[in-house]
Amino acid sequence: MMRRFPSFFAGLTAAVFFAVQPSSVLYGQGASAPALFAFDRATGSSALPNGVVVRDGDASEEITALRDDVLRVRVARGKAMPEDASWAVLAEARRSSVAVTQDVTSEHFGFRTKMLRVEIEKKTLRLTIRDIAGNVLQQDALPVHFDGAAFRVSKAMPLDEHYFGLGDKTGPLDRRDQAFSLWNTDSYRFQESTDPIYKAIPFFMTYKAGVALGVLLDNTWRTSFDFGRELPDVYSFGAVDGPLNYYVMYGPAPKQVVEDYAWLTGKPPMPPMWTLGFQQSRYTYTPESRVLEVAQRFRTDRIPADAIYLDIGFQDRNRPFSVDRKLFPDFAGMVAHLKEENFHVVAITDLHIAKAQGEGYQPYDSGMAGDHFVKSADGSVYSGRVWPGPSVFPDFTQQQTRVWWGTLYRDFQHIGIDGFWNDMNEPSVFSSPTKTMPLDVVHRIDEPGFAKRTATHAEIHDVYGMENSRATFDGLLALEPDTRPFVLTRATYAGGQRYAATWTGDNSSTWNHLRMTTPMLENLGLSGFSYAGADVGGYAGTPTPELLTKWLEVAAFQPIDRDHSELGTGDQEPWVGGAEQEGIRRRFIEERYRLMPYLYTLAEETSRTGMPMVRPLFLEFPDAAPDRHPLDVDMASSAEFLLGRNLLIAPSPWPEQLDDYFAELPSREWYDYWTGKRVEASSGPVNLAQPESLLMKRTVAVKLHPELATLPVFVRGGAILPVEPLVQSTNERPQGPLTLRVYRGGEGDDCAGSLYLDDGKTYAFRKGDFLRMQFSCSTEGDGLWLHVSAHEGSFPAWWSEIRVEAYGWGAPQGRVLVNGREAAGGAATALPEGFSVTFADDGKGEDVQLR
Ligand code: NBV
Repeated sequence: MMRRFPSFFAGLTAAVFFAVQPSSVLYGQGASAPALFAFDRATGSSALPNGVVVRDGDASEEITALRDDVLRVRVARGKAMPEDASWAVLAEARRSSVAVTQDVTSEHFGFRTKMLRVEIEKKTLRLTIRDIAGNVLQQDALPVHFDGAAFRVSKAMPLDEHYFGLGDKTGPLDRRDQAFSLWNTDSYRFQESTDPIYKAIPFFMTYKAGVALGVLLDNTWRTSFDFGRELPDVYSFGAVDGPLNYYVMYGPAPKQVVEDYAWLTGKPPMPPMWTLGFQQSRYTYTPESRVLEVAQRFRTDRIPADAIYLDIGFQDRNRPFSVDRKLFPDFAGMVAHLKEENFHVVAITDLHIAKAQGEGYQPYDSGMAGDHFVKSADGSVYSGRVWPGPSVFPDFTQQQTRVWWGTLYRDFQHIGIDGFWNDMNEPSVFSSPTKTMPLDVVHRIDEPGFAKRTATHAEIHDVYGMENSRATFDGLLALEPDTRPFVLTRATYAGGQRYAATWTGDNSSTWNHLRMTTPMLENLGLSGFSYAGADVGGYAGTPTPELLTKWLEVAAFQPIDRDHSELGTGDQEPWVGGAEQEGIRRRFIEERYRLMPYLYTLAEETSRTGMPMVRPLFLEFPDAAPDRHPLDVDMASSAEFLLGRNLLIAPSPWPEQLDDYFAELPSREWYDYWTGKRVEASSGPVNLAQPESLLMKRTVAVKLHPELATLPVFVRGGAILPVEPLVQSTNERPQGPLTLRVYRGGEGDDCAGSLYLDDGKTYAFRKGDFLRMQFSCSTEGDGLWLHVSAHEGSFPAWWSEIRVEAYGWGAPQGRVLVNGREAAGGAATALPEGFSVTFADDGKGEDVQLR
């Protein structure tokens, strides 16, 4: 039975209340319950040591504090809370709890932690979360309501609040005024308006005037998120079935929310270093000789590269874990040869197993013998048509099935294939009008932490891809416990970052797709997935030489740099289109390799804190605008992104246009990455299309002229960037000094940097076999003091000398002192925009004084 809206909701239309469509029978369990129910009348409450429970008849809402800054909210219609199990949230996090102080008044139930105040209004059951000073951080706009098994949670949407996350959903970085469905979908040639697409990451961050809050709706059924699309002053989220269970993470700094989310759902593991190198792929390199020829061309043309991919064409009749021996007569020999050339091979291993009864196809035979495939409602093994024809699908919700899946990698791993690609795992099924399995396909959950039970595909669909990548990751680890696996997955769910890197699926070779890539990667990064990339050059269609060049430039500064294209399209390797284009592309790929110490240090930061490598500006500079709105939502900065804290990449927001454009930078010292020259803000009319940038006295506008051969990149003043001599692959040992580029900051800016290094392959770093260094600098008078820390950890440095390049200090006048003694070379050498000096680094630390 439905109830009237309480008075505080009266101003809002009832439309949202009825927005959830009645559930279909397949969405099941709750469908027999009375259709509509609003949780809005208090009939009781109890205090918990770590929170509170309020009741409305049989229904209850439980709010608990996992930490002083992380809350969990659960609402159940029936007497008991649903099973407390999760594919996403770590058991340790779910079990955490802090003591709270009850806070009950005549108006509200509630409690306080050291950082938050939680109030549930007695009259209406409206939930309000405040900071300790009383500022509202989040407030229900409508009662939590149910329609059969479906539910919806509605929150007030302030005018100046912005929304980020939800993985790689297309469209602008800010989710405001958009609505999304989360249902993993094979979306070949997706466009800006396509939704849903490949992944379901039900996490978003709200951001208002510098204050950030995270929300994770941990529900694996089809979910939906509406940020003011339906009602201008309400954002809402809900699911067609399953638990109403969400977590609220308080910043206030956006970086804190990222760390909270990593605490809840886990961090990406340390990747093998080669995965940060350049990767070449295509659908599909055959025969064997072509694979070798492509790899060889990188070496002959001296374009650094680390990986080459084998797409489905290397397999026998598209059967996963098989090899087409006609096309690849010496498969193992080819892999070995590529290894000698410092190429890592990544092979695709789709999850659909050919239904090849009695043909000696081991994945099918052993899977059937172990009862590892999902079943139709009638109990027979479900079969659907994909690449190999009729196929069956492993039930990755069973631990023993994941273990079995892992064993299928033995032979490939044995011959030296280093990475594996899990495609089509939404799962994509060609023979079905829904493009996936029927919703009533049966999974048999058999999993530590879960009750052993069956579940329909409607419940499992959105975690299927993640569990596929988990099976691969864990399987590889079981086969070779001391080698870091590399798994690339297309579909995933919250927490999937623990197992795999990802890419944005089948994009297109258009300028607009290049433009769309950056917000997709930024939002993926905020949603836990630091290791992500888009198919460089575009998947569908053949890029013009200019588009490929520009895309290779931008991608050189993004975490996964993989050139990939579709069957039947023109060649897309970096040399395609002539020597001039190749020359530009080589320069950018080379630059990526020079930056490897910086990239790898960032990767280590990700694995420690969850902080993404590619970052929107607001993550590092939440205070950049006077009203503390995120700079990224301004037109002028909409194409910009940060690589770590120190590099700001500023491609044109309209990459196909020839017109000049303005980059908007947070107000502080910036340097041109390529020349080391200090950036002067442009004078004169700024961006007429964006009058607000004129008002932003706290940002710097730089006028830029787009050119094919260049990409504007800026370095934060106060940064110390580690750079290495050029190599052709990460396997090569760099020859020469480690370079530290030191950029003078403004008054009050810190000046610091760090370096992390290890063998790039194994887990020896866990036993102390790594190398960590910290750098800091200060300005004394006009001179520079640089402090280089001692090497921490047992991993040996490849350098014996450090070369400092200093920018922003003018020409050095006098001597260079290292640890108080005159440096071997004596004086510094002038550079066009700075100066350099080289000294020995014995690992014990150096104090360098330049005057
Ligand atoms: O395996 C072939 C392709 C692959 O190249 C692509 O990257 C995936 O997203 N795969 C999709 C299946 C073909 C879909 C048309």
